[in-house]
Amino acid sequence: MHRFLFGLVITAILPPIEDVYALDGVGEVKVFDQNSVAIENAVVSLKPLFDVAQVSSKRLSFAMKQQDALFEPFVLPIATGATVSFPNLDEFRHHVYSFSKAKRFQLRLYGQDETKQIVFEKPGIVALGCNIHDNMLAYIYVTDLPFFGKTDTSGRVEFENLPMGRYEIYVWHPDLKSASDHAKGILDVGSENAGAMPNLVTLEMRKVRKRQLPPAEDNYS
Ligand SMILES: [Cu+2]
Repeated sequence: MHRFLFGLVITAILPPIEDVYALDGVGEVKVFDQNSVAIENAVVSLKPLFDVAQVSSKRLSFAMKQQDALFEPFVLPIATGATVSFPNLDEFRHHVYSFSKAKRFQLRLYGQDETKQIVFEKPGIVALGCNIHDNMLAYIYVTDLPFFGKTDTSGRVEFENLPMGRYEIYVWHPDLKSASDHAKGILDVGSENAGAMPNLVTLEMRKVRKRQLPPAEDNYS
């Protein structure tokens, strides 16, 4: 009884999360290739150049679907330690695997709507394939950085609820000509012109792009 009351008191004196941190900032990044073509599916991560140990609203649950003999999404950025579910929405089997250093695993999926889960404990790039469907290809990008997103078809990613301050911008894409650990720019959240101008990032990309090919007719089995 006493413990129960104590718990109630603690809950009551904790302010709501939005009052603790001023998460008011917005930022926009646009990614292009060397020919000024907008790049979709680029993972943009922000590394705060200030102490954000207090930011803890990380999303820890994601999904990588298998549907019509394709992975969806093609690129999935997640936080280190997050869980990804692999729902099979097809009426046939998939056998999902990764040989990537960041996470090696195999998943045998049987039947429709069966879902398996994998925890990604290490940062890095995890390339996914399927033993049954050669066309299937997707990437899970596991990052330690607290803020990340993925560009849309116009090469754009918008961040909301960012703590005020300066951030290094890191960008990854499966078709990068060479992987680099260097920051691609600085995002200034909270300055006078914050939100007014997107930060532009240009990537050197391979000519032949990695993508999921449409499944072959006889793949539906
Ligand atoms: Cu498959």
